[in-house]
Amino acid sequence: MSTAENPTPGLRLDVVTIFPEYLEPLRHALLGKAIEQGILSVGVHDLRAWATDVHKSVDDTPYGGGPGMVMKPTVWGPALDDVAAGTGAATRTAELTSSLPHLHKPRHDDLTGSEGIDDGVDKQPGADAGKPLLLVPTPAGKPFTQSDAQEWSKESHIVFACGRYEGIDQRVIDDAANRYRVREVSIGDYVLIGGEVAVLVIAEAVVRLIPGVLGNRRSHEEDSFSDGLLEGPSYTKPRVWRDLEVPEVLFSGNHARVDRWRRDQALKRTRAVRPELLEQVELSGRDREALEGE
Ligand code: 6GU
Repeated sequence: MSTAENPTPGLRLDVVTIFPEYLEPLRHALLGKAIEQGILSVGVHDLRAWATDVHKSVDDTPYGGGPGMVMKPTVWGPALDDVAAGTGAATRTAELTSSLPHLHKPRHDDLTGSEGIDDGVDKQPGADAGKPLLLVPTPAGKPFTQSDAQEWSKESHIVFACGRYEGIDQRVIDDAANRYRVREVSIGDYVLIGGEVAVLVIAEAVVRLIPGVLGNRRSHEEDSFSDGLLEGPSYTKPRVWRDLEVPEVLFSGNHARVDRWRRDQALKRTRAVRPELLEQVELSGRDREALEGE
């Protein structure tokens, strides 16, 4: 798996934020284990390290007027340049030791331009191939899905740019396309104060799909969404609890019957909770029977 482009197997995650302590959970529990295994390395960078004035200001009033503040391109630009080059000082330097800097010298003929709305399709895949992936969490982004998580679990370097306030000067996003493949992403139809929590969400969804991270899981093929359906109910011992019995089929020892029952449960739950998902699923005759049976 090692190549010249990707000297360390696994994933390098960098996060640029004005609240580095908010990203502490990245180093704990689930993701901390991946770091110990050498599958993941994390660098958290305080944006204020790139502020140039005595007050370390990172935002300014919006052109055209209106409420709130906009994050400054003169701070974000150099920050993203340094982090792309692997020269950004991390807030916790200890975690940097396991990573190799991602050296990519931008070439004048690398320019892809990023005017207009990013449709997530690389315009020049050849020129972009070696660039790290820049994820910019914003409620104005494209919805993040399980299929994004699957794709991004194969990346070698992902950088998150966390905006606060009313967002980041759009030219930062446009210019970053010189050094990155850029995606603006949303984690749902609601508004958070900043992108930090979205980074935790996306990082967890991505890292758990890297081979070797999820210890004893056979595969991710049974995850909710992987087959387009929500997962049905699960049970464990005892067989009877507070007069409630585990469905009899689960003791039948008949794997085909158990699989069929689980599929039926998934179909029924999906129809009840997320009916719009069912429209994207190819249903067999037996699937239709199960849904009609109620
Ligand atoms: Cl990714 N960021 C922010 N700030 N708010 C959000 C979001 C992201 N996704 C939904 N709301």
